[in-house]
Amino acid sequence: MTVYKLPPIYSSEITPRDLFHDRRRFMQLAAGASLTALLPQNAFAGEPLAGVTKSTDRLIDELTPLKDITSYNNFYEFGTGKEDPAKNAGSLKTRPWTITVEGEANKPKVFDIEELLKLAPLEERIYRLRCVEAWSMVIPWVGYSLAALLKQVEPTGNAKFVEFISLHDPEQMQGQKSPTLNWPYKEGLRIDEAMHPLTLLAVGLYGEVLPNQNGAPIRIVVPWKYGFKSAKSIVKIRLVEKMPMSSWMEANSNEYGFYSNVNPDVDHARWSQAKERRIGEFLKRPTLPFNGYSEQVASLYSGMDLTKNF
Ligand SMILES: Nc1nc2c(c(=O)[nH]1)N[C@H]1C(S)=C(S)[C@@H](COP(=O)(O)O)O[C@H]1N2
Ligand SMILES: [Mo]
Repeated sequence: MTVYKLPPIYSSEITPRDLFHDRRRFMQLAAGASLTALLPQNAFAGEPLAGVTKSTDRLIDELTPLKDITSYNNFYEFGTGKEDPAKNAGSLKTRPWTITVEGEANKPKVFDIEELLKLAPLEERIYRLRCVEAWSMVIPWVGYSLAALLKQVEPTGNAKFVEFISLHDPEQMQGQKSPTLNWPYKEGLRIDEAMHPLTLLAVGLYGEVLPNQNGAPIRIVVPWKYGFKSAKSIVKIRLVEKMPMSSWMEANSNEYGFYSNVNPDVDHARWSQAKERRIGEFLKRPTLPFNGYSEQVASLYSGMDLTKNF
């Protein structure tokens, strides 16, 4: 399946997005400064991001409306229900924030979020997100290739895998008071997957600062893998020699494999992966191999048995 190159138009999305903003602006006007004072931790979410290069890729798919992207989430740190993150993620403080990049690197470094925002030009990337629970969205992310960050620390020849670690702070993340997963949330990629230009370090969506429920202030997005591979609110990246364990593998290694490439031919123990429900649509649509990105990434797995390496 090809990613079609067409002009970047949000035609179908202008209405819901504008309505959302008009309502927010109205509320801010009505409440004056007091609304902002009540929600200091949200001061950054929803602010416009400057200098973003608009995407020239236009999927034939319509963009998912902003209100769906920000109200139907998976973020166990804020509860297991799909509506929980939008309700509970206001307690996450996204400043100050650092990401430590360490391990098999010649120049390990602690990056401040303000530095990360300027590390490479911000680009819009319209990606499909396919959750293993068989729903999907189309999201206009803002960020840059993770490779730009990894190159800064000069990975050594022993860096075969990359581990991503999300914030662990039960005071800010109330879901971490329950052992729903082994906290902190951990995920991993092979080094060539992490260095692939499609793998994104995202800081925004719809041209604005990432909402907390979507993984503020910074998250990974790997569009050809099931959504759980895309760790949110990350604080550490470790370059390692051995394949790391992820929180989902620790929870159930029969159900969640390390690779987790979107594959309509290999079912999850509880959900068929053949079809998916695009949020906002009624009829299910067929799921595409590698979530539609075969042309770009299938070669990473040539010679591998993708049934065994699920
Ligand atoms: N830290 C953390 N990252 C996470 C999750 C999580 O629970 N915690 N859920 C994952 C899952 S299962 C999915 S489908 C996506 C959802 O991203 P979205 O809510 O921005 O659409 O985030 C992924 N990243
Ligand atoms: Mo998911």
